Amino acid sequence: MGGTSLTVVLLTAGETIGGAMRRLALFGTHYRSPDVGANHFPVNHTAASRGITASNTGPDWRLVLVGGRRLSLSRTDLLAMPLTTADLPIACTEGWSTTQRWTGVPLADLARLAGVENPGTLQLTSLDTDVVTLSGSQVSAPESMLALRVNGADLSLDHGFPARVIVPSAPGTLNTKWMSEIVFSEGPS
Ligand SMILES: Nc1nc2c(c(=O)[nH]1)N[C@H]1C(S)=C(S)[C@@H](COP(=O)(O)O)O[C@H]1N2
Ligand SMILES: [Mo]
Repeated sequence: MGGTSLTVVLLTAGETIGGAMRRLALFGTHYRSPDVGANHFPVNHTAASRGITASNTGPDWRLVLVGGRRLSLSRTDLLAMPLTTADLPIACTEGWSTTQRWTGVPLADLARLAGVENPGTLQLTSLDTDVVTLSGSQVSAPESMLALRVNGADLSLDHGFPARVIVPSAPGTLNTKWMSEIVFSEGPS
């Protein structure tokens, strides 16, 4: 009995030390990096700080697409679409950057689904009511996506679960977490 509980204590201590080492290593490479989140990379604006809860991101969550038509998609619907994977950075204007492997639905595919063939600017609305505008070329870039997974795991709540936008070569603020609605408009022909 005594031996068993000692093993448990040692395992717990080992995990704590491992976590601290990981955090130290990350602070070494990412200057002024905020605390490391559940997917093992920095979080800027936690879910809690933005009023995001497990209940407004649960099974009833839907992404609304507005374009030539209007439709509403569950996370399961999105995961059933053809997915793309790309290594893309989050570059926060506060002075840190981190590159991760994102998997999700290309924004161009969502535009087409919403009935917009040649996308112009797009408006993103998130559950914390941040509204962000992307240009037509950012929408059409093949690596631009609505990310559902990162490094092979579901997005954590702090990193934008159920779905977030990831676009190449853009400031971190555009990589909108906790997506709620995307409004596509037709670009100049
Ligand atoms: N909805 C929403 N999206 C957001 C934010 C936010 O506060 N709300 N913060 C942005 C900022 S400033 C950055 S740098 C990145 C950070 O993403 P991460 O927390 O997954 O690293 O998310 C961006 N997306
Ligand atoms: Mo940021």
